[in-house]
Amino acid sequence: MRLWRSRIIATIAAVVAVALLFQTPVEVQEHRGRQTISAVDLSGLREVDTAIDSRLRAGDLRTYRTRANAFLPGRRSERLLQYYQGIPVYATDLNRQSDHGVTTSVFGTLFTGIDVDTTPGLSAEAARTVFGDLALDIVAHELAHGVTHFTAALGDTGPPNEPGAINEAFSDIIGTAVEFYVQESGTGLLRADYLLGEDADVLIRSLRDPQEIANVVTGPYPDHYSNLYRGPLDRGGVHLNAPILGHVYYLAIEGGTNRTSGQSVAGVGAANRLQIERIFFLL
Ligand SMILES: [Ca+2]
Ligand SMILES: [Zn+2]
Repeated sequence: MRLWRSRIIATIAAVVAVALLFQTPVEVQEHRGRQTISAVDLSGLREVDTAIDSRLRAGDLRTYRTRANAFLPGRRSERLLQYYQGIPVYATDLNRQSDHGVTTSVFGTLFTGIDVDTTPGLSAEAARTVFGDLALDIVAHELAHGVTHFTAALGDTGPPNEPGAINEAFSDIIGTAVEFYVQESGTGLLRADYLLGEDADVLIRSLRDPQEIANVVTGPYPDHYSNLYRGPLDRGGVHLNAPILGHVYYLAIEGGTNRTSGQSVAGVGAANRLQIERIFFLL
């Protein structure tokens, strides 16, 4: 618990902090500490390449996947994540491509100016007391609201409050993604799934099939935009309508059929869940 808590706190700080790290001829777009990097010309590449290698040695970049190009022999791509004091930084990804060991392009996103104390504010024992009766997905859901609050203008509107529903959906999705990051997938206690709140014994919502859980306002939760709740309750349906988007996240990963539309889609598969998570994580 200590680890993911710190990870999310570091993330929040990363998003709001600002500085400049790569001062190179490389094209770097900087927005609130988020750098979008794209280097393809030779002089820029050499400089970025050196910077990446030194950051790999320092441990604040780590390779999470290396893949050979099946069609072009000698070509490889390397995917890197940013770390801050041993904790992965939310929404970073760097792609370095090489040809026979020589870097040919670098692009991706990093954060700069991260300045946060990653020492847990609670001991493991105190955290158990505070969070003991809660489920990981619920706690991550609430912390994700912090990220959304500081990075997106998803404020309240009159009913139907769609920005509010997107805000809640992001939290459901990130809460679920955190669960899959920390726990083995499966069913039951301390297993990652597409239900919200199961470990706290209060099933709140289902992303795999929103209609499988009922609420006192709409009965089954809406699972399709045509079922959008348009009334005033629940601040214009922020929680009631959240599973419409949450179900998109589920279908994009696992594939399946939307009950209301009857439309079936193929998912990217659980092994590729990061591809879909990044759609929602990238700010
Ligand atoms: Ca869950
Ligand atoms: Zn919420």
